[in-house]
Amino acid sequence: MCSEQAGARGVLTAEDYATRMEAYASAGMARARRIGNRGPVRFDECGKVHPDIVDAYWKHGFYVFENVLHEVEVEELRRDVNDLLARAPIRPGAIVDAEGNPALGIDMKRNPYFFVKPLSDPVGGTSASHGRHQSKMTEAAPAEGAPEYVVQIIAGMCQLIESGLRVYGHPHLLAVAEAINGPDFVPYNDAIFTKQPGLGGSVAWHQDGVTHWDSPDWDEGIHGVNFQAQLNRTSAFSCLWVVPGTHKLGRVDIQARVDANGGSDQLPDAIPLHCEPGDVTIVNRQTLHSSFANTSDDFRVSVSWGFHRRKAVAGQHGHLMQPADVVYDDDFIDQRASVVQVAIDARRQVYRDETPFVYQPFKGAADRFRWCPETFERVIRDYNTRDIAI
Ligand SMILES: O=C(O)CCC(=O)C(=O)O
Repeated sequence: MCSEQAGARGVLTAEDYATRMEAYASAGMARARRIGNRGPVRFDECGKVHPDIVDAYWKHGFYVFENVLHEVEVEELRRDVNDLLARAPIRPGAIVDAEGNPALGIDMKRNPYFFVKPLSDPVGGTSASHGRHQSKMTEAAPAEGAPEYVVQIIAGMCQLIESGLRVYGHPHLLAVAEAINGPDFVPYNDAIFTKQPGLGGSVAWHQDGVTHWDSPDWDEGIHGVNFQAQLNRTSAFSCLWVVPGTHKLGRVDIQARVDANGGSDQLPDAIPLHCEPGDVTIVNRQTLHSSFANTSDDFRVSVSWGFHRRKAVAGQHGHLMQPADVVYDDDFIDQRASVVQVAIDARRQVYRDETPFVYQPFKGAADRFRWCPETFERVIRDYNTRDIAI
């Protein structure tokens, strides 16, 4: 779209948007360098995640693990995600892909695909997800000839791609989940975020939890932690941004922050979690976070999943993913958690030189959860109807 057309519609061109990001991106990179909070996963002499890393996570509400996934695994994930994108429905509501074949996963009980208009913010300032995206992000007009919609999220990776199931069982990442949420940690959901160059939409500033803000048991870890494995290099123009330390504050008045910032979504104190392929970020779900419209050349693919403390979800209602009368009782939680055990075995069958993670809730029960066609039907098929979202 030319600048006159964009201007007439009251939105920025992609070029203007990118220019507007430049100073903010470089200031954010400087802040990120000062904080650091990144490096490889390290363990102590007992084989536990190094306490310095755990402390750093609790201090800032995030950590960037460098070089977690080897090139071969990143390449498999990339190939599988590209295949998923090629076989996604051609538009929201469609059931066929660009070749006219049934879209992959369209038979799942929960439609895996979430679309956005290029460079838009579909949820900021709406009541979606309990209104947690309080303020609308700046939008931009994509280049001439851009598609009307692009895929932003693909859910259900443990069913759709085996590489997705295998990364879910990664021993170092499960050790991190255990270090943060305790040995009886349980899964949340998963979502592959894709942000194509010049097209990817934004995700407005938000905190993820909805359940415990006013709970007498509230603390800085009660809404869990999210992981994102990066398949491609990301920059400040394409990656996830966080405001360090906000996981400690309780519910943040995001609109007040935007207003105090002259109405701009470029919040001060935020930092970009830029990454190399194979890096994995972890972000406390209470940390204020967002991502901007992707006007860069980066093709960001973030394979995302998360974990909770069991006691934070036990007995809670399905506020986000299921009808409100669904209760997360022991059966519900165990069934969803068994996906982790199957993932551990799926990984063991391929990465023979790794020591598999011992998931305490299933210790002694591993044989009932070997990765095979029977567990695909019993555990994996439509597992994400049992995502545990609080
Ligand atoms: O990765 C992104 O761009 C957004 C992720 C996010 O908002 C989330 O995981 O809650």
